[in-house]
Amino acid sequence: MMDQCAAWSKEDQVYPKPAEKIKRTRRSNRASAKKENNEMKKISAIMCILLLGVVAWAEVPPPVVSAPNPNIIVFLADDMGLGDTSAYQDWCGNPDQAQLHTPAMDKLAENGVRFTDAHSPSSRCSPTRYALLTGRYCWRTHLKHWVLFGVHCDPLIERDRVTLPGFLQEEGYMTGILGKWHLGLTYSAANGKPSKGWDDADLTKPILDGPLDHGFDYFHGFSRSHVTAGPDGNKPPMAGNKKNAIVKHNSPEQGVGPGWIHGREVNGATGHGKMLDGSYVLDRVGNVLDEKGREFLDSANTAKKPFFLYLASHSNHAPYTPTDRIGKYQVKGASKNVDGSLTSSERLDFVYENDVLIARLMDYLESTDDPRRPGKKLVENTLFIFTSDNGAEQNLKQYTGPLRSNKGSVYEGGHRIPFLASWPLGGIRGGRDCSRLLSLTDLFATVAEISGKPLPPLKGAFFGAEDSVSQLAAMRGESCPPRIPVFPNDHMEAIKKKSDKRAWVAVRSNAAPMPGEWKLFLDETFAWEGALNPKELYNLSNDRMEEKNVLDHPEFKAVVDFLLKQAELAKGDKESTRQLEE
Ligand SMILES: [Ca+2]
Repeated sequence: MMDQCAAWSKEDQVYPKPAEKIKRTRRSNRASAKKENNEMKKISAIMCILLLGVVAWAEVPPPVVSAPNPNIIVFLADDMGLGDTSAYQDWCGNPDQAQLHTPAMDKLAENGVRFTDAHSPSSRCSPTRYALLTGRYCWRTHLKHWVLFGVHCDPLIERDRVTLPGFLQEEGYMTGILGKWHLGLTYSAANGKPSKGWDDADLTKPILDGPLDHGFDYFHGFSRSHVTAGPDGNKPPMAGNKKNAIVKHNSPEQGVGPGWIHGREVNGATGHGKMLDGSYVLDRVGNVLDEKGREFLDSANTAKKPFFLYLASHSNHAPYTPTDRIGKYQVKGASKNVDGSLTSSERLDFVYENDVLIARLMDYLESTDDPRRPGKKLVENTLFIFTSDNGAEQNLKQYTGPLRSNKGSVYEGGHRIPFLASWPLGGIRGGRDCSRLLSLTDLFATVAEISGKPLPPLKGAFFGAEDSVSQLAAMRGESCPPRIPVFPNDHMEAIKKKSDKRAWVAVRSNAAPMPGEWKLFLDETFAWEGALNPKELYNLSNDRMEEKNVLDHPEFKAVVDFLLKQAELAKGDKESTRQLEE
C-alpha cells in the first residue's frame, strides 16, 4: 500500500500555485530532503523490482537512538489558521508582502515533519480540547456542537476516563498544563461542597474538579478564552466590545472570571464576593505563560523526570491583546511579513506572540542540559508539537489558506490546521512533509506507541482513546497505511446560531475505493441519533474549496457507500473508530 508520507509527487500536484514566486530559501532543508527523498525513491523502486512481492517501500529514516520517555511539548494555538504561519506559505500561496513571518515555526518545520492534511476534531475550542486530551471525538459526549458556555459549567471529561496526561503520569512523567482549559470546572461552595453554580461558588475555596483531576500535576491557567476568563483589572473595558463594556470590573457581583488559577487555587480571589484583585491582565497573559512554563520545566528537570507540557495558548483568540515584549522578543508592533515589512496589524502581532512563545521554549530546550542524558541538551530528546485548535476565526484566505469557510465550520477552513512535529533523537527527519490524514485525537496513540505501552481498553475500567490512531510511523517517514477516516464536526457554516440542527459531522477519507480525497457531510442526526443522512460529497483532490457537490453523481456511488459504511461503524456515543485501524 502506498505510503502517503512519501507521496511527494502527489502533493506537488495538489498544492495551489502561489500568486507570485515564493522565496524558498528558508526551506533549504525541505528542498534537500525532497531531493534526497526522490533519490531514495529511485533506489527503492529498483529494490522493489529485485525483491518480487514487495509492494510498499519506506523512506529510510535516520537511526533511532535509544531514547526512552522523550519529553513532550504540545503547543496549541487558539484560532490560528494555516495561512497564519510562514511554515505553510508555499501550501497557502500567500505572497511575501501578505504572509506573516513566523521564524520559530519555520525552524520547527525545517527540523521536523510538516503534516499537510491535519485536522482538529472539531472546529471550535472545547470539543477539540476534549478530543486532544482524551483521544475521543467530542460528538460522542453530550456536547454535540459549539462549546461550553458560562463561568460555571460542568466538567466535560469523565472522572473515570484515562486521559493523555494521566497515561503519561503512569509512565513517570511530570505533567503540566498552561493556559486555557475550557473543559469545565467545579467550584466549591462556602461549606466546601460542590457549588450548584457560579452564584454560590466561593472563590477562596479550592476548585473541586479541574485539570488536576484529569491527569495533570501542574496547572497555571484560566477557565476559558482569555477575555471571558478574567477582567483586565488595570484597564477600563475595551472600547467597542459591547459584551465586555457592561461588565463591572472587579466588583463583588462579577460574572466574568475567575482570572488566574494555580492548581486548585483562584489566585486573585479577595474573599469579597466574586471580586478579584486585578492580577489578571489581558495583555500580560503571554508573559505569565512564558514565566510559568519555565518554572514548570525547571521543576521537572530538578526532579530528573520526563515532562509533558500542554501549552494551550490564549493567542490568537479575539480580542487581540498582544503583550509588549517577552524576554528579548518585542511583540506588539513587531510582527513582520516575509518581505520584511511590518504587518501593522494587531491581530498578526497577537499571532506572532505564539511564535515568540515557541521561540522562548526552543531557546530553553537548546540551552538547558538534559538531566537524564549528561552532556546533552534537552532539545534532542523532546518531541515538540505545534498545532491549532481550529481554523482561523476570520474568513480571509490570507489566514485560513485556500479553504472554504473558517472556525466553526465543517468545511475545511474550520478544521484543517497546521501541525508540526520535531524530535531529533526520535527518528523524525527534518524538512519532511507528510500528507497522511491526522486528527488531534491521534496524539494519545502516538505517545502510547512511543512509550511502548498499550492504549487503555475501549470498555471496562480505565477506558479511553476510542478514536486515536498512532502517527509515529508517519512522523518518521516509515511506511504506513492510509489512516481510517477522520470525523470533524460542528456547524455546516461558521454561523453563530446554536440550533442543534447545525451539529453536522463530516467523514473525511483518503482511502476510498476511488482515488481522491473524499469528504461526505452528514446532518445533525448522526451526532444525535446515529442516523446516516448524507448531504454533500466533495473530492478535495480536484475541488479543495468544496464547491462541487457530487453526492448525486452515480459514478461516485462506491465512494458514498464506503464512507457511509465507515460512519456506520463509527457512530454512537459508546463506540470507537480505533478498532477500524486494527
Ligand atoms: Ca479556538
